[in-house]
Amino acid sequence: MMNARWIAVLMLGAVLANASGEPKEPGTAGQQAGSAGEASPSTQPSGAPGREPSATPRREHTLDLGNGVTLKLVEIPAGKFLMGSKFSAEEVARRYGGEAGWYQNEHPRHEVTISKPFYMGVTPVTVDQFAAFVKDSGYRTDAEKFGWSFGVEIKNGEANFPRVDGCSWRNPGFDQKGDHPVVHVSWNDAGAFCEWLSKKSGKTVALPTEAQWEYACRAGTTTAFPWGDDPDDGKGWANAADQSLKKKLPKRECFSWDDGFLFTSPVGHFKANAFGLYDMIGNVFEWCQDRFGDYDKGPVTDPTGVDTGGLRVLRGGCWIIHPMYCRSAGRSLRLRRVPGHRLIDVGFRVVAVLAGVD
Ligand SMILES: [Ca+2]
Repeated sequence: MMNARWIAVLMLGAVLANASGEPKEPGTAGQQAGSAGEASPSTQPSGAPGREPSATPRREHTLDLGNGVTLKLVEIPAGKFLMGSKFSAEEVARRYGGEAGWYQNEHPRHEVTISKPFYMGVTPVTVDQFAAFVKDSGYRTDAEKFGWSFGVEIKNGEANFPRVDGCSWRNPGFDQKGDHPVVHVSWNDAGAFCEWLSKKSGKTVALPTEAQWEYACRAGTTTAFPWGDDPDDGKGWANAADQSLKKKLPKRECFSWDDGFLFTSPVGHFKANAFGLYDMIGNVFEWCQDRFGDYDKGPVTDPTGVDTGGLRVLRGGCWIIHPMYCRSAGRSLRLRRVPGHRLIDVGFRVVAVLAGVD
């Protein structure tokens, strides 16, 4: 899928640091713009806390996308958790870099109750899964409708974010196989996928709320990352900005380890969390249902975000992003975009309500 035009430059992801290490927004990206399978217990361990999984089998469910393509979901139990960063904004900046002002939106840390179990895709939606949707529906993504998407040029150790004509999930600018997460999909595109799959499966398929996403990502953990508070301990957990990227962008803040992938990686390649979810951190940013807004100041049940505002939430870090954005609580200024936004490292995963699957 490599486009020859792109070979001369290394196309990289959404949000990069400039030479000073200060965050730089990638332009004004996007501003203008079946049948159910059988529910079955997993043989993998489950249960919180993430570092100490129990032996209780998890319930799984597989949706049929047609032509032999499936999407596996796992049941996420109901429960309570503390949403937001356990560290103050100042402490996040001290530990992981950046400025305290970038992290204010991760506070106040507040109790969230997830009142009902739900099912969540065990991985981000893949190229093959998205292709099944497009083949069946004829859908055209925002990138295809507008004729372009944002990539990144790396030259002389610096990164730029050009609009690239013809760039889309079909032509992402680097090699992807069918089991890689789909990219260059907008919030609108992700919603269209969910609507299609809801009709096809007879289930209610949607993007996760931001609370569902963080609850699922934490899987019982309270640490900054799913693996703990130390970014150096994350080897084997995620595809993020690693030492291979550091060779291309020497001024960039990267994890100390090499994860083996410069661009996206096959989903499920890295370690699963205690809920059996892969790639919650790294690989691609994931759209959430919510509009971006301030957190509730007190306990809340099944929050769905604020009612107004034009930006939707992105979560989870990606293959190119700084360690500071790969935290479970991460929701800085970069992790919110207009619904038409599409980029080289933005994808999504789904949740589903499976009434009757008991
Ligand atoms: Ca990587």
